[in-house]
Amino acid sequence: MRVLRFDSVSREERASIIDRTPSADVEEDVRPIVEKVREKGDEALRGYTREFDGVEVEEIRVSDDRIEDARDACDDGVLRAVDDAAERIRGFHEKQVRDDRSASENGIEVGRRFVPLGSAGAYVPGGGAAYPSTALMTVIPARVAGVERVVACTPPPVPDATLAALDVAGADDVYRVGGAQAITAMGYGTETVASCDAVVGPGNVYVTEAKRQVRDDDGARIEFPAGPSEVVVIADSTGDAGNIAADMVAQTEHDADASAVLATTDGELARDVADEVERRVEDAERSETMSAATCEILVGDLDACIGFANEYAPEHLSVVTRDDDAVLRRIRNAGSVFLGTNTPVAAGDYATGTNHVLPTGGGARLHGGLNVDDFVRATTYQRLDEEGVERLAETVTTLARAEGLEAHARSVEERLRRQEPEDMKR
Ligand code: HSO
Ligand code: ZN
Repeated sequence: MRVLRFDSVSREERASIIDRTPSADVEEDVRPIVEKVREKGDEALRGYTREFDGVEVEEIRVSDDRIEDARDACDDGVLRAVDDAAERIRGFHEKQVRDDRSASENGIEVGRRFVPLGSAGAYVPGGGAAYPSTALMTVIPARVAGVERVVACTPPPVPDATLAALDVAGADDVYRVGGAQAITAMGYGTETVASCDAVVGPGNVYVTEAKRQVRDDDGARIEFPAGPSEVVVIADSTGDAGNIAADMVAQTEHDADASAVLATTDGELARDVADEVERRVEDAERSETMSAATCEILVGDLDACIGFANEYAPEHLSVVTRDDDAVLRRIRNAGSVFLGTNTPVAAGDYATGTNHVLPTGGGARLHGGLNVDDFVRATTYQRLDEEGVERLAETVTTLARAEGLEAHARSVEERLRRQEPEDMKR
């Protein structure tokens, strides 16, 4: 692993560390999948599942009996952990629910009502790991928001723990289909899969690209691209090399396209972390994935570290410094921040209650993590009484005429005229 210095790294090198565009031309790979699923529905889903997952599926929908069996087959400890995590996630997201608001003054009443989407589809990845945690992170916020129908797609063979978690989270239907084909199915619907107003959830570069294509075509709302995982760590000499390496290695366990970058003020810590990461990757069960992932270390002063993190806009940012709060105040672009040496990124992945579906690839410049607002729309309303319409008349008619829209102006004057006492008309 390289240990570079901020003040001697070339512009190209810095840009290449920050750039997380996938190397493969996924757009061209995904387009035919989206088209075929739209055209052929379930038949295409079965074909792609055979091709990509090596699984022959008869029933795309997972039966209620299978879900019950999965719960029974789960270890008690796993069920308890799912329940505990679910409770924290529900608690944190319930605090996000917004109250309808209204204000009334001088005969002008205005308000904002929050209306849940009618349906939402959650994507729960597979890819050599089971993601019951993602089942909770996607379905619970939709349920808390009040979405009427919440479904989930996940590639087969579907692990028992994922089904148990989907059940705890309250999914109405679960479909055994993954990848770009699953996103398309939820975006547009097939014979079996109901089309959804929103499609959310993390995935590999293909899933992420499919979400983009479905959104761009107005198939469904998506939260944001949530692709291969990333972590940036900002650390000064108070950082613990073992803890930092552990978080970096954990992130690269997800995906060969994952990234972990340490930005530190301390050259000695940089070398210790490099050694620790190498040692841990060698011994790790998912060593091959980890070795393929990006891992970099940059050394400079605290301003350089913070500047880098803001430019990178990481999905996860770990801050281990003398004054974490002071650093936090200077962070503008990060999906979720983990403060202090005792806060592993994995705690947020599973159980603090914050959402682990976070923007990747620089998306943190524009978005925060998945939350209840992703499943609601705000509808505004207004009502004027006689006083109100009189108050607004001058402003509205003037602006309307300035825009050359005479009928707009008259629609207001119409009401004024009707309010005039009988003897003043004519
Ligand atoms: N780090 C992943 C979430 C996750 N980790 C699920 C473990 N399970 C993306 O934020
Ligand atoms: Zn993780």
